[in-house]
Amino acid sequence: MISAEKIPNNVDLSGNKRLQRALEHWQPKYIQWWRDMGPQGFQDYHKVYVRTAVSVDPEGWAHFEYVKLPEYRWGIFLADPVHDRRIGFGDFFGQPVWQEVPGEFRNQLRRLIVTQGDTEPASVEQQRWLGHRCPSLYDLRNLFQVNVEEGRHLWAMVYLLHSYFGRDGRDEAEELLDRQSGNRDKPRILQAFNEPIDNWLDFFMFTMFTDRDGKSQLMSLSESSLDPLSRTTRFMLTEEAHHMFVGETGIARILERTCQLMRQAGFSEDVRRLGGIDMPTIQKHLNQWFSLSLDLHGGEVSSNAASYFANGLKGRAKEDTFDDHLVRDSYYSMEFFENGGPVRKDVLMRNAMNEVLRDWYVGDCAAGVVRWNRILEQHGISDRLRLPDRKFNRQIGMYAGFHFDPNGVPLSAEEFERRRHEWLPAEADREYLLSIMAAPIYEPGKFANYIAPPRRGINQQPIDFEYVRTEQ
Ligand code: BYC
Repeated sequence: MISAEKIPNNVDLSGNKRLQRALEHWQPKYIQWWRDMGPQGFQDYHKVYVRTAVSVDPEGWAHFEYVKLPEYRWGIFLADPVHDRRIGFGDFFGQPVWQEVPGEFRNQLRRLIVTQGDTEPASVEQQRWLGHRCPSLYDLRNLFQVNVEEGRHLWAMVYLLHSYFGRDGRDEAEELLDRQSGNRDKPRILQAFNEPIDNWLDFFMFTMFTDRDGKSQLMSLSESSLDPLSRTTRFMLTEEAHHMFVGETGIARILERTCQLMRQAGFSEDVRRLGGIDMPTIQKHLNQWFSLSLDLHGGEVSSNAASYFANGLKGRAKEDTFDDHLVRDSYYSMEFFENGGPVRKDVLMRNAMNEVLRDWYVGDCAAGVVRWNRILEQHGISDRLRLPDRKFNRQIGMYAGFHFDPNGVPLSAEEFERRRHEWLPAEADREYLLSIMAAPIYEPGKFANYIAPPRRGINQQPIDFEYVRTEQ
């Protein structure tokens, strides 16, 4: 249960005074960052009905209460150790997992942990203005829930950096608070985390698609031979599930409302006239965040990925479902793009590990899109959402530098530019979205016109519960 210590934890922090002091030294800097770069305007005068992780017990790890955001109890929680856990893949398959970082893999592990850690505060920064445009108190609360948990995930990575990487780790922990999303001089490491998220359609697509990259990356890190990394990421995954729930149900509720408005408009596509979000705008935002999140899986052919796998640092999602955990001499058939056309080539499977994870990710996204399309079907609407081809709008990997339409048909750079806004959001779309989100809805139980209410409230509370309270 929650400890009386300054930093709640299940890692016996008080038994390691040096580490405790180091983290208590970092804590005020974190709080300052949270105040400066976290939810703007909701720090001092609001209390939010949030869940706080207080243990890792599957039956009851979360505690719900009203909290002022800067007073949220960010803690360090690792999933329980697995008895006699063995390395599950790569060249050290079958050996006992590591409780310390082997010197030869120190740089690689640090790089993975820093990259993971960097995304967490980045997403909070990206979302910091959204509260002022919220579609309801229920959604406002969900936004802040996601934000505080991304903050906790930063704590999780900082714990690893401080515990296992000495001086370098402490320096990296400082830099995690120093880089800023979208900052020209010190941007966040991965591109999707420098993109602005200033409307709720972006937010829901981000939590659907980009948080799902969080899921696939955390699943692969949870296979790691470095046991503390595995245990940390395993517990993070339980929180991540709620973030994707927010994204998937957020879009589902927009679709629900769009269908109602389309019906009202006589099955016309022109729901903007009624203040709703039209299907093409939804599809464009899907295209944008799906393609950005594909990039987050790295290059298709990657010697980094091969070496992470060989060294047992980063596995495949659900590694135990594969038969071959050594993957020494198998190949992955990959579609290259050469001389203006597709060419199939075999790539050593270890070098294709980013693509293997991307395959898993695309499947997980596709299942979500099927669930969304059921809503359209139920309303008798013939439109369908779809994932664009994975070559579309890529900035990382072998398709970067080429241009494709959402069906994967190659285009010249000129044609792509000319047609860009058929497939990706334009300034006018953004302006329209901001116009219907201009007035936040703070009245309990009321929802903006473009989104349907959820089916049920949070933690069995009613939908018109006062999820965020203004303090007098
Ligand atoms: N943007 O060999 P490759 C989450 C660079 S989300 C910019 O494939 P690597 C969350 C790369 O650095 C999950 N640059 O690279 C979600 C390399 O540069 P150098 C976050 C990129 O590193 C929502 C070069 O391209 N977790 O948790 O093996 C809210 C060659 O590429 C990008 C992780 O990412 C990019 N997208 O693979 C909150 C897990 N992609 O060295 C949180 C840890 C590649 O040539 N990270 N580059 O200068 C990794 O596993 C790997 O770093 C990556 C990339 C899979 C991301």
